[in-house]
Amino acid sequence: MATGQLFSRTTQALFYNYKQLPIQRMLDFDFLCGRETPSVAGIINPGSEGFQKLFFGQEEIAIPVHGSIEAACAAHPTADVFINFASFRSAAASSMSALKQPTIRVVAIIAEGVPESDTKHLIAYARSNNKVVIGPATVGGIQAGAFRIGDTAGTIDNIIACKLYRPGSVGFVSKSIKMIVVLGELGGQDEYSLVEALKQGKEPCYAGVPMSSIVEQGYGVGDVISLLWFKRSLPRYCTKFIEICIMLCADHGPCVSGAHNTIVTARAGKDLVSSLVSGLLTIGPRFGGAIDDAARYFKDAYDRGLTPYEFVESMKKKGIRVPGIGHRIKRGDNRDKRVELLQEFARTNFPSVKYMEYAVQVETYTLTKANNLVMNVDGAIGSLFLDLLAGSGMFTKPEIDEIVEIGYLNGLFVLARSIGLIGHTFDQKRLKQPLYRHPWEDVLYTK
Ligand code: Q5B
Repeated sequence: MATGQLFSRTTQALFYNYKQLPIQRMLDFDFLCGRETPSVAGIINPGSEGFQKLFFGQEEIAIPVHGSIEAACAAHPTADVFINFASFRSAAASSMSALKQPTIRVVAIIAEGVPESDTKHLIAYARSNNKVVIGPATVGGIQAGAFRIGDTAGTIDNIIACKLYRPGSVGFVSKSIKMIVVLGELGGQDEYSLVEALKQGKEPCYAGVPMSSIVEQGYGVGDVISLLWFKRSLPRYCTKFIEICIMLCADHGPCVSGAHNTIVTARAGKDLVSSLVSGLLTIGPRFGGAIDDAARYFKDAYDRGLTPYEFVESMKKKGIRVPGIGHRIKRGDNRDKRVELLQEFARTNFPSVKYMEYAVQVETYTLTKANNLVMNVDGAIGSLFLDLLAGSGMFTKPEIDEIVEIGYLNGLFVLARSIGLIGHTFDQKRLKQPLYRHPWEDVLYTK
């Protein structure tokens, strides 16, 4: 099993082969944990379609049944775990089909007796596609207080006795906050290699995840940011969102404040670091550094139940420009494509976009005042990060408040734009550009 956190309170699975008991046990666990959504989004029962009635607490629910893996993945694009209860004869083929679905991230294979060569093939395919296989011959896995695979951890009585319905401090064959517990097969070598690793000081880790896991399990830069900044493994849609923010903010041409400073510095013959920091130093409340304030003000206004009108007018009275609103070039009839792309991704992948929708309502109101008062990239990232923090189930309320108060989010723009500024420095050096002198007619001389 991966050493990073694989599941959260919003994780949903597709269950292959209709097995009423383990599915009902998953739903019972969900209810005990206080999950809002059932962890089984759909059942795949090859050849048959319809619904299966099960219980979510005391409420009877109908879980869709699909005739094929493809149909189930298309119907439930946010269900990224595939729990395979196929027999050993068909487990390998169905697991491979699941791994080939872009929406599936983790495949758990319960069957015993799957041929070793098939298993190796599945693991190799999963590794090269940044996916995770648990099993074959696994009892599953459990994320305390969040998600349970099938029958893992036994009866509900046992789960209550072990307090597995709420997050704890001990990990099970995985990293945790206070200790590492490893359960191995009798007679295995794992204990000895652990003792050896401890003697040698242990491999460098990012928030407890060893470097080798980061490479072997195909972590991306979004995962690394989630480990180093937020000290936890966020779900893939969150780390993908972080990566999209970085890609979209990497550059916005040579005319923006940061790039201009970098270009002038590079043309003055200065080195890479000087050119980079001279550009970075322009990032602030007007340029790129409005993300934290956008998150702070949108959160405060939404949480206090202010209407967009009340919010914007109260800001006006205080003489504060609404952070995340307004652009030098973009207009109501010429929107920022980056904002649209971020919104589209979030609408498809986030469980909730309530803060973003609020920011959109604010924009609708500001656009009635002036055509340049569009939501800008800072406003999009600020409001959507609030949705990520609130909707992922990975942060407590005090943690969200602390992140917003400290101000983590401008870091995304700083990190992203460094990529572009370094590129602008290299461009100037490669093109052997001479010392910059500003055209004198552009300057107003007054006596
Ligand atoms: N007015 C961004 O201003 C800009 C208002 C507003 C209420 C507002 C301005 C602003 C908040 C900070 C913010 C991030 C300075 C911007 C970025 C990255 C970038 C950059 C790129 C990239 C633009 C004209 C009239 C005045 C103002 C009023 C303006 N903004 N009222 N709330 N937010 N925004 N920054 O065009 O009555 O005439 O006095 O501070 O979110 O930095 O691509 O370039 O990737 O590199 O210079 O995208 O909006 O407008 O200053 O002439 O104001 O509009 O009070 O009203 P402008 P101004 P009045 S994204």
